[in-house]
Amino acid sequence: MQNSPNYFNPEIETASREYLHAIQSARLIKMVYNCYNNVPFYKKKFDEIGLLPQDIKTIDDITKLPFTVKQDLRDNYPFDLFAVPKEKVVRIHASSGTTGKQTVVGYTKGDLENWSEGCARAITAAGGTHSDYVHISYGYGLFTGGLGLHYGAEKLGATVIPVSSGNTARQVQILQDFGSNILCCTPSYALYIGETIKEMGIDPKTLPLRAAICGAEPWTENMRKEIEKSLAVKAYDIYGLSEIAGPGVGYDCCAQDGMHICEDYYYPEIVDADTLEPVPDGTFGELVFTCIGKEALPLVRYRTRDISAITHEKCACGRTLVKMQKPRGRSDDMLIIRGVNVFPSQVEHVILSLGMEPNYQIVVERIHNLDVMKINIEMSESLFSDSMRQVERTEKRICSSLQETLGVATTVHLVEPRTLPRSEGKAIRVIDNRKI
Ligand code: DLL
Repeated sequence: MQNSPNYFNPEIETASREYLHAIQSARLIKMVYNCYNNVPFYKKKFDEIGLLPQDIKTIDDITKLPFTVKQDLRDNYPFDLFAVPKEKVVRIHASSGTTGKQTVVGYTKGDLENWSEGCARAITAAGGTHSDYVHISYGYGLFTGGLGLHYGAEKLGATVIPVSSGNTARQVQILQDFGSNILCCTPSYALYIGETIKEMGIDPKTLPLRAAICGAEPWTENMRKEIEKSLAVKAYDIYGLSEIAGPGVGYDCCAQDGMHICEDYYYPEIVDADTLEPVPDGTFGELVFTCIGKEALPLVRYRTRDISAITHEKCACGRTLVKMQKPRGRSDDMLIIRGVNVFPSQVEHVILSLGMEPNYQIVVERIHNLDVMKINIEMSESLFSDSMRQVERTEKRICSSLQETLGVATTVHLVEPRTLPRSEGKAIRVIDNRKI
């Protein structure tokens, strides 16, 4: 791989099912021992169902293992699910939690190598080589997007331009002046960059940009067409979640009809979201991953809550790695606003902690290709009878507290008492007007 212009790994990416089965079985067995011996949470879970590590003999035994859910990470916040001593953990990332607590993930050096390899495979599958300039507009920091693709591009030997998100006119200037070939950002931001290019009077065809690698939020085939047109590129999907690694768990190839999963590191299953029973190939259900190649945080049968389908046929691109369909939605209430995960319960927590009534509605729109979140909150009778200035001050206070907790911009409108719709069943907390 060292002298290769890209990171295509035929030994794995075009391997026979038998070869993959052998690798996956060996890795699962090792992982199960690691969990049993080093993570008290898993030892307890296995003991509860009378499962011993030696009961797992091949990857086909995976269904004997218990599921892990996001709440388990919260209950073991921040580091109690780590299977290695602190000195072996070389990186921490995190994603938003429901009540302010983040979901914390950790990586050993080996984990970072494998994660970077997934991202290098993704950039390669999008046509990237070591000669390319890779412009990264995913956020850097605890979010896995920026640093994940950064190390993937470096592993490939490409030149990384670590721009991070924001300041779109400057992004366009850099795309132009540095001659970026591959843009990595959320699909909504790719569209926004496309609009800005147009506004700046630049013909996208004059830019050396060839590909956009977009993920971290749901997007449609129509958005793909728009991105391809407005940036004059091919747009590739990339999937991932911090609990499993970050970006690069799955990635589009030239066929652009489903994402190959790095199943040598992250073993996928699709289960019925209600019965949790496996469903046949091609059937949509909840995507579940087992981290068979991870040392620091080896999650067993992690329920992603993403609804997708997987298929095992060989792809037109030659890869045999299993393919997942674009996630169609979630089996929980998590919203993704500009790539940031937001739970309605986080909003409620902030509102209540500021002494407001629990009557609120979250409205999400897509304006000029960017997600905009507005939160309508009913005032109490006493606040309603206060001066306009007092109401505005309260709005500002709630707004900055929400922005601090959620990590994403929002507007807040205090509305008159008893004006938000009431429901006889579940309260309708979210109105998502985005066409996704
Ligand atoms: O979003 C990791 C990532 C960064 C992926 C950059 C791709 C590119 P989290 O913040 O933990 O990690 O959010 C994970 O985002 O469970 C999905 O619901 C959603 N998601 C990620 N990629 C896609 C995609 C990153 N391509 C959650 N299509 C996941 C649809 C996606 N949804």
